[in-house]
Amino acid sequence: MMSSEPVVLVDELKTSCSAYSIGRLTLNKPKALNALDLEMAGLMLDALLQWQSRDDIVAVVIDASGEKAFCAGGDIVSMYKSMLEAKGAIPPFLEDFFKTEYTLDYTIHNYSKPIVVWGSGIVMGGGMGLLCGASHRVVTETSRLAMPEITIGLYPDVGGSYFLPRLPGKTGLFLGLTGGQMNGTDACFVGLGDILVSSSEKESMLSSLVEHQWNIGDDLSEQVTQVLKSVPKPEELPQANIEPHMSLINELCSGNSAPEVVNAILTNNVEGDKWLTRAQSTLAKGSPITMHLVFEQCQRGGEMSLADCFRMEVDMSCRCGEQGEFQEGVRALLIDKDMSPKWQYASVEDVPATVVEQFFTSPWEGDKHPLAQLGR
Ligand code: QUE
Repeated sequence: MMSSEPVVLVDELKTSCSAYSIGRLTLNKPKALNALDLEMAGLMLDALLQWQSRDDIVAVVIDASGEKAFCAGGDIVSMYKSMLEAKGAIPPFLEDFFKTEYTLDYTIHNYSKPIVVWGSGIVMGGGMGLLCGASHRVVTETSRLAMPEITIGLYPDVGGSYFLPRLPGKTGLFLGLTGGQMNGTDACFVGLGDILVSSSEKESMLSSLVEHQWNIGDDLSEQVTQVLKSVPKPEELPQANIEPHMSLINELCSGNSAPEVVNAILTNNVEGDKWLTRAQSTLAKGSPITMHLVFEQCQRGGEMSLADCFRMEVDMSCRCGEQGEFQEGVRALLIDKDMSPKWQYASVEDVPATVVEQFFTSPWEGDKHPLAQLGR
């Protein structure tokens, strides 16, 4: 086999006035639903840092090959292999992967030029990390956004500790616990999407950005906003799921402990409500350890800086890499595909506090932390 398709297409689109260009990154593993691997994250980070220092780059667009997914998650098969090899220690690959991925996510959050993310189709896990920090988050009528890590015994990372507790009311905690899916309407309602356009208009959006008469003296972000407003909307907007459930979500998630909130969601009568039924069932089958991690990260992350959140998440993710629950979750879902993970504890009440606390301890002292320099 001699396939050598690049995993990320790095391109520069000359704008009509030709003095300026738009950087374009296209995730290019459509058969893997563009799930982010280490090579992709490294290529994206390098290109973004180079473009940031160039005066002729007015904006960056991040999109993906294929219609089905912007990015369905991370390369958890490679993570699984590294965990098998490390036999209970922190796999060096995981440290490397999460350091690079979170640095990329952080760079997107703090970028000095506008970044447009075309978040059409599946946007989950690692894909949410790329979307959430961008200045211009475009969603479409095919968008399906979620943080589904409870299904694999991980937890909503890629900045979830920062953005989940900042969503309206208790929606972040609810979405993290249940892997609940947001469509384009929901994403704009909670503030994770900025504009909803028709999925068939990607090329026209790119043309409009290229043809815009860029004025480098004016606010570039405002110019992108104006261009995006001209992109046609879908004929039918997706039906809202979150807004009509807002007061119920806040009520169910008002408890002061993980067991309280989880049991409130699980015992709520959802008869006839498709969206809630699915959220409830995902939570019911999910990892009891993850339930505690989501509750705790939302508590802690709500009061932390973005850089501190990413530092906490490297600690948590590496602890997940040595603890076993995550390995078992990937095994059941993607390796053996038996869909029956053997979770370490039978229910959320059975997880000892000392087990939860271990995920929030750092394997590194101070400046030895892989992200010690982030934001400093
Ligand atoms: C929960 C998850 C993930 C998932 C499915 C879940 C996840 C993830 C992937 C995924 C999808 C496509 C791929 C791939 C991984 O699926 O985090 O390598 O090609 O990355 O139910 O958390």
